Amino acid sequence: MPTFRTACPYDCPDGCSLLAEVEDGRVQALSGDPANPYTNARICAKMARLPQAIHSPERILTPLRRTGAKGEGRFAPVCWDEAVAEITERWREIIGRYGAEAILPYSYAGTMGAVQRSGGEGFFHALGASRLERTLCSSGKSAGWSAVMGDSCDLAPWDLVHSDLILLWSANLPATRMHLIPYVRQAKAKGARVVLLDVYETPSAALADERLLLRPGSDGALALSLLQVLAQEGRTDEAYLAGHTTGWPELRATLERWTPEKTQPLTGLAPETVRALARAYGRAEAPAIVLGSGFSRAGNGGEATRAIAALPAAVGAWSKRGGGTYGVCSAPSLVDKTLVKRPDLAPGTLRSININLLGPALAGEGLDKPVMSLYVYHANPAAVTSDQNAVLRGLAREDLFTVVHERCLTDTARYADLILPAPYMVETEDLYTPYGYRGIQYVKPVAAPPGQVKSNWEVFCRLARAMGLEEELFSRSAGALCRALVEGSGALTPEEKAKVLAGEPVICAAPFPLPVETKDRKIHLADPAPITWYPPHGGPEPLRLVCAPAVHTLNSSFHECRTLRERQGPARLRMNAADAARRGLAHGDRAVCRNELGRMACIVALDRPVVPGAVVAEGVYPGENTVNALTHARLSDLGRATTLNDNTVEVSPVPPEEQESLFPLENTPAAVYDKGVRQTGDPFLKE
Ligand SMILES: Nc1nc2c(c(=O)[nH]1)N[C@H]1C(S)=C(S)[C@@H](COP(=O)(O)OP(=O)(O)OC[C@H]3O[C@@H](n4cnc5c(=O)[nH]c(N)nc54)[C@H](O)[C@@H]3O)O[C@H]1N2
Ligand SMILES: Nc1nc2c(c(=O)[nH]1)N[C@H]1C(S)=C(S)[C@@H](COP(=O)(O)OP(=O)(O)OC[C@H]3O[C@@H](n4cnc5c(=O)[nH]c(N)nc54)[C@H](O)[C@@H]3O)O[C@H]1N2
Ligand SMILES: [Mo]
Repeated sequence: MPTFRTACPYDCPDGCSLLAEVEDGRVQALSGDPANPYTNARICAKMARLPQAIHSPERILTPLRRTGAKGEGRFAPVCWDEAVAEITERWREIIGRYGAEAILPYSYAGTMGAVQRSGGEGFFHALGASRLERTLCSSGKSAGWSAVMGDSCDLAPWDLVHSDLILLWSANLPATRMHLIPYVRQAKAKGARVVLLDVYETPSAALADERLLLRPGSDGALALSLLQVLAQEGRTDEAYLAGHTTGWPELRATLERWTPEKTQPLTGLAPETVRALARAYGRAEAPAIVLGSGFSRAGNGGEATRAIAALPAAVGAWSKRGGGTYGVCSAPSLVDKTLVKRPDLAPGTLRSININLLGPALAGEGLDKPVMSLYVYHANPAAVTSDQNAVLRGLAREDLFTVVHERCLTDTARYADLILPAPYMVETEDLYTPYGYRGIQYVKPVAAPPGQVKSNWEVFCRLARAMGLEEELFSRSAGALCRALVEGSGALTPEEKAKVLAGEPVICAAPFPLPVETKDRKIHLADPAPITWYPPHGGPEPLRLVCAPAVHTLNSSFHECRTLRERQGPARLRMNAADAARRGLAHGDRAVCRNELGRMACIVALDRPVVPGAVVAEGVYPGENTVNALTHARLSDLGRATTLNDNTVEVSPVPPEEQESLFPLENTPAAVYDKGVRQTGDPFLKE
């Protein structure tokens, strides 16, 4: 069967290079491309099943106009001309009455390609629409990192083989970084010790020699305690600190506040455990921290990242091969996306709306002018945004004109006035630069889009013409933009550019030692003030809710694939066994998790240890009363980012009067669960 190169478009650090087998214009199978030495021909269970989703009978193939009530999900096909005419007519009316800022784009991470992901920004800038502040994922971590490290990059994943102590800190490798596992195993084979630092024993625990479960939101306090012990026991690298950092004397002077005894009530970790970890870190030749983002999605997430970023500096880890951090900023920008984002096209200063505040924004809270039209592309705000009930109330507004560019009837698409049919990556042209390592791949379509499907960029070019935007950008094809991005790159050599343009995956090595990219070339430990810890937002309920990635789905994506949906099983709430027993809950029980914002239907899971006082919801499920009904639209300290891991809840058995509304029969987490029980006789499908 003819085989073509392609690449994974999803929001994942590993950025797989893929091979697509195509017959009669249909993608029959996807496998890993051995030409990428990092992803090395291995792909995840999700991508292996993508062809099922591509050919799903549930796919949207034509533009659709709403015929039922918002949220009901009834639509009738229309042609593109009609859809575009309706959009331009409604937008012109809204612009005439309220100004173009009454139009709000909402996009995030459905595709990570440079053109299909970012090109819409150029369009909405030219239109004069409100800006969207895109901080739904790890901006708190990025802001904390920049405060200490500026624009510095961290390790390449393959550098971990040189490490002799690896802390898997808030990172679940089998779910989100499976290609790192062989490197961790190689390091272990050479004698490295691996320690897990999480709020529960994730599947990563299988890689770890030691598992430390700490309370959510306390990571910064733990890092400060580690620094305190390192300093007190003379295990810091004073020569490195003097030569490469500023602010160490000031920070050091505050550390007595953070002895392991003083942070024990925050972290829940015994002082001796923290001391032993600090000693191991101080003694290691090249200690590495694999840093995920979960811990940073809290009111104190930026500051916590500052504290963790200080650790490698304190022991001089950056000057040893394999020492430092991996997972914060492992890919410098290889191409300059301002070419497609085009902030210069905006007419003057446009108001900016934070993505996490979609619910309040649709209610008009804190805005001078209302949002009258929402254009959603490659995102599913009804499922992924905090304060789901506020988002759903906003989407239900009769006077809000909503357009959703989608591939299937997501919870968001159900509320659209118009749905436009969107592609899978095998049908588009794009340029991918994974964020987990220095790599780049230019990808051409390997199959024709079915029905009347159009890519994000094609739709924006068409809307630009219809709205009378004459900028030359909108007459360029996606391919021309990809090539211009590559040719204009200041980071690639001419040979690398030629390889990229020929469609080969190009992987670049990281320099050693990594340069410190701050203005003064120093790591900043007390700028503007010494690193500290303060409590997260918290809340009135007794249990802290944490959201974690699911293995078989990716945020709300892949639920359109039946096999993966069933493999993932029901919406589980992982609990500490004693916390569950106290509430009369057993493994496999239906339960309701609630707080001041809403409620969530879930199945209690006790098969993995969870730190006392925390509950963990893996994955993002379709429907109402899902996990984001419980997450506040509050922002982090640095980076104005999501704080979806910083909420409190109570869990209880389901009262009889709520059974039906929480566990209706069709298309619910419970229905998937019940199917699972019937098929396997086990409360949970196998992982
Ligand atoms: N299979 C799969 N892969 C994915 C995704 C997915 O949903 N599924 N999502 C993709 C996306 S968008 C992203 S951003 C990345 C995310 O990849 P990561 O950054 O690795 O994952 P996180 O969502 O940050 O969650 C990592 C861990 O943080 C833990 N955690 C949460 N709060 C705390 C805390 O306060 N302290 C500590 N120590 N740990 C905490 C969680 O229990 C979880 O195990 O993965 C991507 N890849
Ligand atoms: N409770 C909870 N909430 C979360 C998270 C969590 O772990 N738990 N994770 C958070 C994180 S880290 C992130 S990054 C966000 C992710 O939030 P989103 O960016 O909304 O990501 P997805 O849920 O994957 O939804 C992406 C949608 O884009 C569509 N799509 C894919 N490709 C294209 C395309 O080319 N064109 C168009 N028009 N559509 C396309 C897909 O069909 C899918 O419905 O969610 C955040 N919210
Ligand atoms: Mo993310």
